[in-house]
Amino acid sequence: MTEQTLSLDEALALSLNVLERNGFSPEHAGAIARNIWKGQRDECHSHGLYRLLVCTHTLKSGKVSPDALPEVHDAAPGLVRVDAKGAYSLLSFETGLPILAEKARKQGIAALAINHCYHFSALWPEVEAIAAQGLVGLALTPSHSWVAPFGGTKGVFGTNPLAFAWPRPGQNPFVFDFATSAAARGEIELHRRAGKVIPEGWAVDTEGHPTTDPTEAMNGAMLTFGGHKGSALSAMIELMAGPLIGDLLSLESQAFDKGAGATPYHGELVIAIDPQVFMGPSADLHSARAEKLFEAIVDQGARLPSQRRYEARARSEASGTVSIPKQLYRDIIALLD
Ligand code: NDP
Ligand code: PYC
Repeated sequence: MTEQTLSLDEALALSLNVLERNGFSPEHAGAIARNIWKGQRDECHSHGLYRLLVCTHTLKSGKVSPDALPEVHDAAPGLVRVDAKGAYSLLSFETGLPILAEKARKQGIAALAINHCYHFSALWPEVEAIAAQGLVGLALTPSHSWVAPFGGTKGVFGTNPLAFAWPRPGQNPFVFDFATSAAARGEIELHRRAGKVIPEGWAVDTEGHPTTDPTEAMNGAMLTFGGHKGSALSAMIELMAGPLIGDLLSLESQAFDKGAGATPYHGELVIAIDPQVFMGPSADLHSARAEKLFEAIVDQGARLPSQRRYEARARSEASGTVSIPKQLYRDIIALLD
């Protein structure tokens, strides 16, 4: 048996235990553990329990603050800034979310800028939390400059995820969340750990030649998804979640890392929109029109993004368990020594 099964409760407790034992404050350990636990529950393996290795490595390399408390600045009627003060982003997001939601309801649209944060996490839990409040959510963030622009062979962009959520009455929100690289870096790392090659089209080696070797890919440059289109989207994310909010580009995050191999350090931009304000008195009619779009997709046998994730969630909740590779489990347990 190559997999280790844990109950959902054990997975959360193990995550909290590892994070606190390694020095994270209870507040940060809680915010990080909840996020990676959700990732594992929804079978998003690149951002599940595996990330315990990354968070503890980053702490041991002296990079991330284990306990800095987020500082909130009410920057404008439509903008709340949360300064993470060199800690992971997740506690800042949890702190800023109620203020973001209140501003979005008042103004129709509002933004949350998280600054000076280390950022390792999937974005869908954040846009899902926005949709749970009846709001449309959008989140974007850079990372390290691992990804070549279309037509180039050297890293400039981060893997730069973009996530979107649309609330749906009585059902899970419509959510997508993807790296603008052909695959998340975590996926390449998981292939390396499993001794597997990566698909063609994900990366080039240090000479700029296509490679299917995960180690060569990580030493070389990753590629954007959708060629020039992913490249342009990635540049937009750099600009919007970098200079626009007064924070670092992926190139600057990489330079700041100084070879430590730690989690990227930069900012995150989150936008919330209140459909009731935008749609006005005909909100029910317009929401029903949105449902017709989803029907037109699924009626022809296509699936909505996040359907796999919601099905995985239902499976994990029904069995009360998650499974991870045994070697990963051993590596996580070793963090308790
Ligand atoms: P995937 O390619 O696995 O999935 C991207 C999205 O497409 C998901 O919403 C997925 O839904 C959906 N999707 C996949 N297949 C289909 C299909 N056949 N039809 C319709 N929709 C589909 O994600 P990535 O590997 O690009 O990213 C993984 C995670 O990594 C993300 O959560 C992202 O936030 C995170 N990340 C974080 C970074 C950071 O700096 N913090 C950097 C880069 C990535 P489903 O899940 O249901 O399959
Ligand atoms: O998987 O690309 C990735 C990633 C970068 C930062 C966090 N996750």
